[in-house]
Amino acid sequence: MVKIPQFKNVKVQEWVDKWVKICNPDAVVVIKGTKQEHNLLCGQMVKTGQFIKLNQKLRPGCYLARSHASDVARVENRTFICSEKEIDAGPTNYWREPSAMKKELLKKFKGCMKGRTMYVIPFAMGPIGNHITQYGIEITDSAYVVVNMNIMTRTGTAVMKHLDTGIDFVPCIHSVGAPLKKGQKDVAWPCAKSINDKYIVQFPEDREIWSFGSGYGGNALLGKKCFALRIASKLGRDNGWMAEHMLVLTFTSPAKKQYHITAAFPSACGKTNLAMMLPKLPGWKLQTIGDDIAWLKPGEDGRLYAINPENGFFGVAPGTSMGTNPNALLACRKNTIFTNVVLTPDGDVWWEGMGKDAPETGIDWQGNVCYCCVDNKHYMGPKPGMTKAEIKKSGYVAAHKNSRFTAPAVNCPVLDKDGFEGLYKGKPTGVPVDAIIFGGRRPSTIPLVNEAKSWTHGVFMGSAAGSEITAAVISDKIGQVRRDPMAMLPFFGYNVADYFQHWLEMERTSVNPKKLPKIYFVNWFRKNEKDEFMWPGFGDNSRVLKWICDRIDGKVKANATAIGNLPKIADISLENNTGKGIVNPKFLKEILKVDVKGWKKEIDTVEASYDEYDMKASKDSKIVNADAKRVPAALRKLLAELKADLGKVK
Ligand code: GTP
Ligand code: SPV
Ligand code: MN
Repeated sequence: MVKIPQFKNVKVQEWVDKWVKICNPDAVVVIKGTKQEHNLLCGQMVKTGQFIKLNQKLRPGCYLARSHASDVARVENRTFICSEKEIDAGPTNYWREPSAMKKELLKKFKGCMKGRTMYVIPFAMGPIGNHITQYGIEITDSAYVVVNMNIMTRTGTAVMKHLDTGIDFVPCIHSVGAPLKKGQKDVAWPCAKSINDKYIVQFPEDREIWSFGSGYGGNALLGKKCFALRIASKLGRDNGWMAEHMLVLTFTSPAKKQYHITAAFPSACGKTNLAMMLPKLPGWKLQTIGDDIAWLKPGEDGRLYAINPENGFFGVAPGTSMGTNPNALLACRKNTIFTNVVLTPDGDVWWEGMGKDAPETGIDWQGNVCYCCVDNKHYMGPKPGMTKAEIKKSGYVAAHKNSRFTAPAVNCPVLDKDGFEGLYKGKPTGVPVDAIIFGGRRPSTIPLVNEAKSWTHGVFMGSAAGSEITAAVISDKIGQVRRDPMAMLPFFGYNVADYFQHWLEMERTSVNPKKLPKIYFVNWFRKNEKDEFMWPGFGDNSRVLKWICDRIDGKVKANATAIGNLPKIADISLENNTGKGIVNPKFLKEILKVDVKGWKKEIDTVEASYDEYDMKASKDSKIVNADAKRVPAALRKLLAELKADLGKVK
């Protein structure tokens, strides 16, 4: 038997003891969270070939990892919500009966860490000591997971000291599912190769997470989606707060007035970009608090206060350039882990849309040589001499579309340091939220920005959100529009319709509903018939944020329409509309109209989604749950009203 570390917290001890027995690792190491330990682990991974050390002059403290081709993104059809009752997981989740799932998984976990080290990572989601913060421990056999968790969460001794006091924690067990026989050489990215051997499992009622077979992102860094969204959404529902797939930012006007805004966009739909955006509007300043997850709690004054429970950014690399998101690129200049991007001959990284000429040759995400495109230096091909057209036609990319950087939040040049630490005016309350934005990637119909008529109408807008599926999930339907309510489709820890009801409850139970944030819906992704974006996006999105602030302050009137309050065109500031990718006033007019025909189709899809939520017990269930109609009547009513209103317009 290996030596098991001793813990002051009895529950921690029992839990670790149990999993050591089950997984049978060669060694057990408790993560202290020091720099030295982090560097040592990175160094070990360089030796085993799991990490490539990048050029330390160009990228100090940076490493590159390449994952197995079967393990490049979240796996939604292997993600399970195991509530006692199927209907409590709800129609958008895959459900398994908890004890049956545990039995099935225990077989997988038996001996799964043979030949490997078991790491015990104490971590905090949120600033240590903050009243909103939650604690967890992840057991993993992946050093890659350890060093990523060190960046993405607050780890180590400071957290363990907290746990020593006997406080609650969410136990998270993870294995890549690839035990090593005696003398067997490890591979660069161990994981269970078959998709059916991967399991991302939440037990919301026991508040436990079990993950097996994948080492990538949200599948394996269990503080993120599994804890901070799936488990936390359930915790929030039970305790009157909210866990959301939202960025948090601070926007300051030229007159130095501060606004705090959160925004929920689906995966790879622009949260990191908006969270760090360099405003094109002169005099406005934007600062980052978080780029992916927000926890919102009502304060005594009735306002909602937000914290970012994370400690770093797990951001999409492709498309990140000095032009689109300079602050993200700058955040990656040191102490960053890159996964599945291109390695350049000088030991730097490259990806499609980096805004930098590709090197003559490089090593692509699969470890093969790739070559600069002959007629466009922003592309690389699998063979020398290829043209952009040939590369595009082949579908080849040198950096995987879901390649990512794991960068410490403190690296972000525009981090709102107080907000990030959960402080507002020196108090650990989180920041008061002025506006909540929903959005999605929609080539048609959905306008640039739309203001909800009320809280309930805002909840309706969020519930009706749709977006194109992106490479953030393994899917053969990338590019197709699907319903993604509140950008939470893959992250609900319970029944989607109950989640809608919880949003409505936030107003009903509020001590001052008037102080709740105003709700908006945006779409940066409208396209014309030539398949070009009609809105430049990125820094120009500051024009929309300013309009939102003007509305909050009652400075401008809006056009009341069937779908919501739309801006008067003259109220979208076109100041400093120069340079690359400017706002085209003709397009602007187009994307601020109500597309009646498009909306009629849209509401049919929304209605179909509501019907589905009302009929099915869980995603793969054959049971029709006609008795379990849970979609709130208030939302059905708004849908019917919208239908009637649109019917009146010809
Ligand atoms: P997750 O980390 O998966 O939750 O995604 P995210 O929402 O943080 O996505 P991110 O900001 O990384 O955006 C991903 C992609 O969207 C990149 O390819 C960006 O270039 C693109 N993108 C972001 N903002 C805009 C925008 O305003 N306009 C356009 N056209 N593209 C954008
Ligand atoms: C997302 O898919 O929304 C992400 C990336 O933020 S992952 O952490 O892999 O889920
Ligand atoms: Mn995300």
